Amino acid sequence: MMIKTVEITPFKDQKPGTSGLRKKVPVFQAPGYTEAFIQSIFDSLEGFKGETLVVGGDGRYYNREVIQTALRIAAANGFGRVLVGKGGILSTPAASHIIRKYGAYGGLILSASHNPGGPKGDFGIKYNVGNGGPAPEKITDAIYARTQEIDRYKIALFNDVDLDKTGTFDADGLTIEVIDPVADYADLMETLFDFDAIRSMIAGGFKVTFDAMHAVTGPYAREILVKRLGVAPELVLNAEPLEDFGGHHPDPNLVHAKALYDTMMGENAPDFGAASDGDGDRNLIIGKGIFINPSDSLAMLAANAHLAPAYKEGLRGIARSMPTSGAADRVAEKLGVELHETPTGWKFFGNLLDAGRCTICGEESAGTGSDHVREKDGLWAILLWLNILAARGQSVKEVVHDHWATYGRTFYSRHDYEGIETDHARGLMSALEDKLDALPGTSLDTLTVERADSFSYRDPIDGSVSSNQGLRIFFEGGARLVFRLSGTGTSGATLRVYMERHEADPALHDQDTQEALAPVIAAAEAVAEIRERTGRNAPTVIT
Ligand code: VG1
Ligand code: CO
Repeated sequence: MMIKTVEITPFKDQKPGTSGLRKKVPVFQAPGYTEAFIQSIFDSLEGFKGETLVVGGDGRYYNREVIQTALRIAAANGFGRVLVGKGGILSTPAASHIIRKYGAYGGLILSASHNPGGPKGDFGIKYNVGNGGPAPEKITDAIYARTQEIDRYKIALFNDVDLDKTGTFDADGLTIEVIDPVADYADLMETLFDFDAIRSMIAGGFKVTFDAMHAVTGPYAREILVKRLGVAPELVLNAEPLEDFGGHHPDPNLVHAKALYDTMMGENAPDFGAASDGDGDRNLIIGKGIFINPSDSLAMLAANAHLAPAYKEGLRGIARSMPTSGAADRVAEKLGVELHETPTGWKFFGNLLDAGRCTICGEESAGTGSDHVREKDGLWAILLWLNILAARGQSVKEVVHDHWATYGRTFYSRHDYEGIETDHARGLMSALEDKLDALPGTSLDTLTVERADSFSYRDPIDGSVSSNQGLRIFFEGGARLVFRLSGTGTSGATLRVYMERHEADPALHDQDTQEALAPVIAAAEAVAEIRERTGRNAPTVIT
């Protein structure tokens, strides 16, 4: 094999965030930038000579180029085999499954998830370990440390590999298998759920619509929803993956998936509407006439999971990220299983899943998943919902109202202030952090503070500690307010404010969420001076 060693100077800004390294495309295009990061990943790992690496991405602009580069660097560093999705495509959950199924050493997932794509859009690289999950902090810290001192990368000199034909190729000693990105994943889904029951529900007239947002899930939805379950092809929208996602943000929220929301709230709405994000790990669920908050969705999936074949023995535990609402905690309590509260980001669920301490995990940001892979999984959540609806023979609305009647309703909202100045965002957070100790006993607007802290997590499996994971304020009566800065953006800063309040009285369950949370929203403004410090009158996105 012809290998070239190229000398470089470190790029100082290669610090992985919540989910890998994300930067604008032109940043990744700077000579040596991508190479330096991939080499830093490999330099931080041991014992992979001759082993298998999985490579795939969400199909965004620059995906194909980076895959060719990754293949050459993997070859030069001694990997024996690379599995790569045809067309360079692998959804994040499918990549996780492929790593596990084929016993790979790890995988590179090329994605910036819900961030926009295109020549001026975002790109991202994430490393996943052998359990199929995102590298834990110990590894991402080591990768970052390596990026700070790296002085060379090694690259094999072979021609571009044809990514559009499945098959096995020899690239100068490295075995490259271009695989069908959908088949293994679709087969896995079929083992988890009662496809017969879902198929007959759909054949009986139950209408399902899915918006792939021109992102990676299009081919997966066509195979699973249309071909295997009988969903009408015209109800699978934007199913052609595009490098720039058609100019949209592939973010399944109420701003970017507004068309789906409007359809589901309109007359003659389908019975069930869903969307996924750029890399296929998130889900948005909207029933006919009812939006389901992702925190509620997690709780409802956990409460009903036993209706699907894979979970019929029940759950071992539930894990949720800290900002996710406490709705799932009530389900865990009723089921008598463990509830784990982790920092934001899927990497914190891996140890718990591996140790069998939880079966279902979720985040308020529309990520839900289980121990079937080690990533959140958009289509999985959609299929579990469909399985539950088929088994219960009820509408989404009925299932939701039934859940609230049993557990009470946790009103929940997240307010995002996107693209604010980094200094202003940091200033707001540090001023707030300074105040925390003095808050208990004081009033913020109409609410009284019970306690306040900066969230810190100790992993119960390996004992590692992650600090500064968000500022929390708990109020008398049970309401909660959380502040944190996003770790996935590429320009400026995004402030996320998370509000929740539990309401036991069914007579009060039909209120509008923002109205039900008005006291908590007012407290947020009072304590953090959001308007004054960010210069914004209102959030960019309200979920
Ligand atoms: C966001 C979400 C977080 C999620 C992360 C990656 O992070 O809040 O829950 O795990 O995105 O999801 P942040 O740091 O911006 O709040 V994805 O679908 O981008 O891989
Ligand atoms: Co994603």
